[in-house]
Amino acid sequence: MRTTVGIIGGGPSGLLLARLLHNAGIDSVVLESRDRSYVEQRQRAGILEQATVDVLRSAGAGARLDREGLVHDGIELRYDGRAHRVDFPSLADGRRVWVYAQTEVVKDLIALQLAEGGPLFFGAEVQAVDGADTERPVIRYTHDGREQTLTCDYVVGCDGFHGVARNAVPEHVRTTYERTYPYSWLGILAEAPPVHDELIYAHSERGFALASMRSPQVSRLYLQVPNGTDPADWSDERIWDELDARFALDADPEWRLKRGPVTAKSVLPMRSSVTEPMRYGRVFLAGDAAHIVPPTGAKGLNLAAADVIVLARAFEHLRSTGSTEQLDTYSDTCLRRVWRAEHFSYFMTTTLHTDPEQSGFDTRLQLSQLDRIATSPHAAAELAENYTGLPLA
Ligand code: RFL
Ligand code: PHB
Repeated sequence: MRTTVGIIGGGPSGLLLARLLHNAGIDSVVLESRDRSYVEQRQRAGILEQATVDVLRSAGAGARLDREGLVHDGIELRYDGRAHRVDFPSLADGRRVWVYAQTEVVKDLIALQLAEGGPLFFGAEVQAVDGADTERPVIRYTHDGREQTLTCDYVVGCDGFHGVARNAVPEHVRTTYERTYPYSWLGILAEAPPVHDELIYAHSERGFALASMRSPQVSRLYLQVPNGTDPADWSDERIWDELDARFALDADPEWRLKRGPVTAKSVLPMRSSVTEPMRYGRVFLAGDAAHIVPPTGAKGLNLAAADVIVLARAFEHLRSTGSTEQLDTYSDTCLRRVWRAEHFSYFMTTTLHTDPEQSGFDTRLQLSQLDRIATSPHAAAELAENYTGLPLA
């Protein structure tokens, strides 16, 4: 088999790239190792930036998002027993964010791809990419128990943090910058109405907590827990009690979350990682295959979308002008945005979580920073601009 653009991975970045290329009349093949229902059910991101929503709409994937997505104009920061709202549109040039789960984005893109797009194979596990620095790179994969090859003009690795495409960049060319954190998140889904109409990010001496949502009936909640925590050690009641303790408000001692049946529970480690460059020869890396952020800034999915927007434009430019100029600057263009999002995610994470080794001094610095955001429009605007997404390059 052969194609113009071979895409490894059918997560949000691979599926969105395939859709953008299809709309531009460029053919592609998507190879995804998992089955369709696994990819559609994987619980992950919840927040879409304005630019991500705009591209989904213009790509023809915005209909259900416009019906079911929840528009949010701000977030609440809770610290030291107090609540402070950060208003996005007034601080960030009218931009806002949408609550629309990654599971739903993926379902919408898969349905479109199968109905109108090029081939999308599930259960197709890629082993390696050969000849990254040649004119015809070849993807080797297994499908239906048989070893197969896909010959491409270009290959894009959209295969996430544990993917294989990164290995196509030789070790002497590749540098990975990494940071781990001394805590994880325990995440739950609950059949309980969200307690508030916007997300609440809480700093507390007991650790970070986040109240998010999936719909007016379903809450998504997170608690900072030690690395290596077994979710089985956290009964539903213990989770709700701990959440209530971390969100406690001095001015409203009766404030409680609305409780309901917990339908999913899992522990997620946190990591920051960037691999440079995001391109070698005719192989490009996009999304989590090239970079990971801790989820506190809600940036991962949006960065993945930003990468493939830049890449799809570069392929269109090549097709209409014959120039590889935009493909040649892809890595530098994306890395500028990636490092900004890395910094913001690191900032949100380290400002809101309690490091098990942190001193009283460190806690005072965090509270002082949160107070600065609450009292200075400049500090609040810095948060709002980054959270809602900096304009695309
Ligand atoms: P994905 O989603 O990991 O998809 C990669 C796909 O590649 C497939 N694959 C292979 N296929 C073929 N052959 C191989 N050898 C393969 N190896 C892997 C995999 O099966 C998979 O389908 O990467 P992609 O597309 O780059 O998308 C990135 C996003 O998934 C990720 O950044 C976000 O989920 C991060 N994230 C969040 N991002 C946000 O923007 N806003 C949020 O609110 C947000 N919350 C989150 C998050 C991530 C979380 N977790 C679990 C890490 C909350 C959480 C809890
Ligand atoms: C989510 O709803 O899953 C979510 C929201 C905001 C974050 C991370 C995750 O920062």
